[in-house]
Amino acid sequence: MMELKGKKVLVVGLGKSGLAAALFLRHKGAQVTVSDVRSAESLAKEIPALLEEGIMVEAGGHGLLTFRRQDLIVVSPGVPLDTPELVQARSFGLPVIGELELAARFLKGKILAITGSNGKTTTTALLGAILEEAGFPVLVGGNIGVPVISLVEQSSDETWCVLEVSSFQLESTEQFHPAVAVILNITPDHLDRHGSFENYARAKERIFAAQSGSDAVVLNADNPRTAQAAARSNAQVLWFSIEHSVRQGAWVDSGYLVHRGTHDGEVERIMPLSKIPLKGEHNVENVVAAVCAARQAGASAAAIARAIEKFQAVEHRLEYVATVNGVEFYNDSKATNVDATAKAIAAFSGGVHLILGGKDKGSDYTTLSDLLRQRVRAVYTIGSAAAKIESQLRGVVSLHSCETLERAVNTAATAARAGEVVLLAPACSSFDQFDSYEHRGRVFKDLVHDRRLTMRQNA
Ligand code: UMA
Repeated sequence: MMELKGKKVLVVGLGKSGLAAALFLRHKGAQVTVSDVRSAESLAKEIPALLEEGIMVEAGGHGLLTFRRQDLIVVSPGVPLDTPELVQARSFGLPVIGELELAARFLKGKILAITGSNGKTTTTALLGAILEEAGFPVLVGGNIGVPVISLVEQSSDETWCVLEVSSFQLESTEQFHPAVAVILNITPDHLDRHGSFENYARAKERIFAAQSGSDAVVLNADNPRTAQAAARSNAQVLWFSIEHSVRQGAWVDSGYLVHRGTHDGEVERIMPLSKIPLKGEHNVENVVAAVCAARQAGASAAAIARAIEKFQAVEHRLEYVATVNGVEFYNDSKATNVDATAKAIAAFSGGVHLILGGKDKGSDYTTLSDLLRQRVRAVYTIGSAAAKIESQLRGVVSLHSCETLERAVNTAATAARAGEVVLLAPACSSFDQFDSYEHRGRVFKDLVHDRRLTMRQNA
């Protein structure tokens, strides 16, 4: 633990993480300043509460001087580490850590951390539910939407902290030390922030950087970049696969989820695949990974099976919304990269009307071409990435320029026939037109429900 009393600490970014970190630091007796690029008007909700706590606020930009007069700088996940003010602060020798690292220094209990390009939130929520079913005291947080720093006060030596961790959060970790770490998959994402796929993959691998031989890392045997990570880990390596058996870990065998705890141990059957209540092969991967991690954490096979059977899809992850005129609507607003979109399309056998677009992250949409030809009837583009998507996919699939989500839903719903699917799986982040992917998903669901209501009224 670090001493914070009387220390001058700057928190960069005043979103969920910055707010929670600032309050935590203040309660530990630090002199806290928060700096955000947003204007004072747009922070009108947050500023009074902070001032009341004795926290200073710099709004409308980051001042170089503010960054120099500190003992410690705590950075929100969404703030790039190469922000000039942070680069300068580091060059003066000031310690710069992320919100996750700050939390790691105070969190009690054991950490089960999950990262990956896709499936993190579903697997985190499922692991939280399994460990709870097994009777363990559990806290769930991280990139799933609850800053880890806000869990510190509730944690005790008995707690299992189940944490979704992103590459943004992992990039600046030093002492973050999960007893069980999971890497679900590593496929291209956030290339605009990390600069290259390899930098992004290395940021994800930081999940096991502080682990030792008494810890475990759970890796995807079917994902080449993830499997490579085994060579750099000091922990015990466990595997999961949906394609073949593994020496130690979990896999799928003759329609069953199975697990083997040690190389020469018995293979135990956990449950039949048919009892998994989630759609899509990618969700089978998430469940197999969760089985492996939960067994390692000490949950019984029976508790695991019970929790999986009861588990419902997490909001905005291939979430069924409604059926209107025989057309099914699915909200996968969290599909913010091309690989997630591919997995969402693959969950349907065909007849998909796909809404694509938003803020581009340097992605290559041509990698979707085969799936689009096979399963997608038309693509409806929205947001600032539309022109790039259309130029890359012209000739591959029927394209409709819709600009807004509202127009996309209406156009797709009119074109779709009974038995077909309208899928929001945009392959982009939401920030050009929405506050967050959650906001985008809620707007989509509202549009679908409005449509259902209008249809009913007209019937
Ligand atoms: N800001 C600055 N300077 C900058 C950049 C941003 O001041 O240079 C300010 C913004 O004006 C804003 C604040 O920083 O006021 C936003 O901070 P943030 O982006 O770190 O957002 P939080 O609300 O703290 O949410 C973060 C995660 N966001 C990101 O990583 C972008 C949330 O993940 C996470 O749920 C939350 O912490 C709690 O841990 C969201 C996400 O999109 C879901 N994650 C990415 C993903 O899943 O792909 C990684």
